[in-house]
This record gives sequence, C-alpha cells and structure tokens, in this order.
Amino acid sequence: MNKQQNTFPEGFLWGGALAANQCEGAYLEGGKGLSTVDVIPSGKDRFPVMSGEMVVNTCDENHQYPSHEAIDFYHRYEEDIALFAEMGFKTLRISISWTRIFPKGDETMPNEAGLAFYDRVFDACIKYKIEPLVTIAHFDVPMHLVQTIGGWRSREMVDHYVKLSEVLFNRYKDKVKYWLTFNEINMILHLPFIGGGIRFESGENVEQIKYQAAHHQLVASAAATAAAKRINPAFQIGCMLAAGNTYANTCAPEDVFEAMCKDRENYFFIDVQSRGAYPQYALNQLKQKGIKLTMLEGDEEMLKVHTVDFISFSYYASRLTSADPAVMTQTEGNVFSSLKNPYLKASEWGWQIDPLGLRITMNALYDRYQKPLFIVENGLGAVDTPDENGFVSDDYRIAYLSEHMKAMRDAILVDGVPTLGYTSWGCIDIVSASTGEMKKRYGYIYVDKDNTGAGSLKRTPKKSFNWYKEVISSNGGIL
Ligand code: BGP
Repeated sequence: MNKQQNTFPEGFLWGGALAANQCEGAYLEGGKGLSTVDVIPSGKDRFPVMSGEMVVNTCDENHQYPSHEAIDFYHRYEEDIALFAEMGFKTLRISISWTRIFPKGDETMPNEAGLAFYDRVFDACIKYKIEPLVTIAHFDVPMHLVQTIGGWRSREMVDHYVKLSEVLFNRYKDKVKYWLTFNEINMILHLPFIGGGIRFESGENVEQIKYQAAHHQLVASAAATAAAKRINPAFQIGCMLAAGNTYANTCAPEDVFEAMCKDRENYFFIDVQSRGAYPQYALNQLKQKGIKLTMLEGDEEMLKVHTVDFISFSYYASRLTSADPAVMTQTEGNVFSSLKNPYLKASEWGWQIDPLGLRITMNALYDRYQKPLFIVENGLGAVDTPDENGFVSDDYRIAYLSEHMKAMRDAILVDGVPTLGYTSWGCIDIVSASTGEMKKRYGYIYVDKDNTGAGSLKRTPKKSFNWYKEVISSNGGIL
C-alpha cells in the first residue's frame, strides 16, 4: 500500500471513549442520586454483585468503591478535554450518569445541576471542534428504581428511560449529533445487575427474567430512537454490541455450528435493533427454552419502524468455543468465557489479543446489517509502571493499538466496510469495569491514583500520547 492508499477516509472520527461511572467520581455531588454502579464494590464480591447473585442496596465500610472518586473528571473535565484536543481528537465518547439527571429515576422534573454539567462538558468539546458521541445508559440504573421496581425486569423502565432520553435530546439537540442507546446491550445476559439493575432471588427463572428485561431494553431503545428523530431528524442513533467473533475449536461441523450459535446469542440484540424484528432462530430458541415474552400491543411495530442508523461495538478479543462439554470445562475469562486459542497471546487479564479478529468482526457485522460501523471501544488493559520521572513507556499499548488499527484499515480500505470512526477505550486512565480498580489501565494519559485510592490525580501523557497524536494528524498514514 502506498501512502495515499494508507490513509483513512476523509472525516474519519478518531477519538477516545469514557463512561460516566468510571471517570466522573463526585458520586453524590450536584444532586446526584445513588446508581447501581455506585454500590458495586471492587474486590471479590464484585462479580457476585454484577451478576445479580449477591444483593446490595447501598455502600458499606467493608468494601471499597474506587469509582466514587474515580479520576474526578467531574471537576477536571476541562483539563482532560484540552489534553484530548492536543492529541487531535475529532470525537469523544462519554456517557450520561442517569442519576445526575433523575436522581431517583421516577421524578417528573430533571435535576438542573446535572444537565448543566453535561452542557459544560459538551461546550468544552465544541470549543476544540470535538464531536461528542453520547451513550445514554452505560451500565447505570438508578438504585431507587432497582429497589422499587426491580430495574429492567419491570416494563415501567421503558417510560423512565424514554423520559430521560427525551430530556437529553431536547436539551442537547444543537450540541450532540451521535447517540448510543445502551452500552453493550448484550451484557444484560452476562452480567444482569450491571447491565440492567437486575438481581435474583433463589428459585427464580433467571433466563425468563433476563430475556424479558432484554425485551424492555430493546423496546426502550426503539422508542428513544423514535423520540430522537422527532426532536431532531439529523440525529444519528446507534446500537452498541460487546462484539468479538467466536471461532470453532476444531473444524468439526459440530464445533462450527456451536460457534455460530454462540455468536447469535449476541447478534440477536442487533438483529432486533437493526433489522427491526426478532429473528426466527431467537423465537424458536426462546420457545425451546420455555421462555414466554410478554409483548405489548405496538411493540413489534415500534421495533420494526425505529431501527438504528449505525452499528457501534466494542472489540477487545475474539472467543473460542467447542461443542464438547468436556472441552468447555477448560474455558477462561471473566466476562465472556472462552477456550484458550493456541494461536493468540493474551493480556494480563487473559483477554486474547487478535487484531485480525477485528477485521473479521467488522466484515461479519457489515455483511449482516449493511449499515455503517463505529468502533467505540478497543484497547489494551495493562499495568503501567511510571519511571522515576513519572513517564510511562507503553510500547506494548502502542503495539496492540497499531495492530488493531491496521486491521481496521484493511477492513475499511481493502474490504470496503464503511466505518464512521474509532474511539479507543479509556483514553485517559479510568476505573476498570470488570475489576473496579485503577490497576488495569488503558489510557494515553496516566492518572496518579492507585488501587487504595491514594494519589494526586495528576495527569501525565504516556509515550502512546504522542504516537496517537501522529496517527490522527496523519489520518492513519503512519500506521
Ligand atoms: C466494556 C465496557 C467498558 C469497559 C471495557 C473494558 O465491557 O463497556 O465500560 O470498562 O469493557 O473493561 P475493563 O474495564 O473491565 O477492562
């Protein structure tokens, strides 16, 4: 490829991604109410709470919650956005903290202090010509709604969510164009408390509850899309999938079929959001599992008419599966279980590094939906060790990102997959979602804060900072 062919399409949106609960801190400031993510501790109880097996209603002194202060983006957003601008960001993905806007979730009037905060954040972006990309719900449900109606297991959540969305669309209609309805919507099947504020009592039909909750989110997403287009027809609305293609452990047709089924568990959500109806395979499977979905009159029409404009997704790793239950006892991984792929290396957290898998995923998604893609999360979670001057030489991160960006470039330029942009995950160090700790870092900017919460919160660009700056200024040409 010569230099000319090497560069990304004009207007490609390079940038970074954050989520409110992992960066803002100030968890009870400005009238903010308590949210699910505020009560999920770090440490050994984190997974039992996130999966809904362990019930918590509030915070307690036996646990640690690094997200309560996080990196204090709430007070330092100006400094952080200026650093993103220095790297040349064209876009910044953030999410809205639901309980800043509706502290309990069921109020009729929004909290002005919360709305004003995001006005300030968007104004800072606009000042630097950074296009905001906004996730309406990123692992975030008001605790009041969890305790009163059981989170997304209740149909009432649709109204609360649509009310939130309408408030945001009206307020920011001239500042924000790109919206994502739910972060990693398929996460509700894997970690239902973080995905939907759902926890279970013993003896409950867990699958039934999860799929009914998923239906509520799918209807809410379509209803919000309808509201968005009513309020500003120029809005672009995307779905968001935790993606990562599944390989078959062997070429035995049984394994290949199993891999296809595993991918469909995730595609199911996007099939509804993008194609506008439950796919037949999903309807058949629900029936076989004895799951009966309660759908209201108008739901099918809502899903059919109000589909998304683009497909966004996170990609960190590929997965490997087998049809043989004995082989599957060897799976690893903390969110999506996977067999170890002998052809791949893995991160310190066992996430298998597969740049070509990103190209495969992009092709699979575009073949399936024929809508533009937006890669809204990708990156390497690693332990960074600053030298005596506080500088992090993160060549390992540069290697990971550059290989993935090259694979993305091949998908776009060689395979012809239309792609709006790329926002690398955790563009400044933030609290990790799966561990709740600071130790697992993704950023181009180091934040001085450790797992115990100690540190000055000082921001220091890492080696990858200047590297990404060059990637952006050359529009991918240096890759
Ligand atoms: C995705 C989430 C993010 C995020 C990322 C990395 O699932 O959307 O919120 O944090 O994964 O995960 P982790 O922080 O656990 O490394």
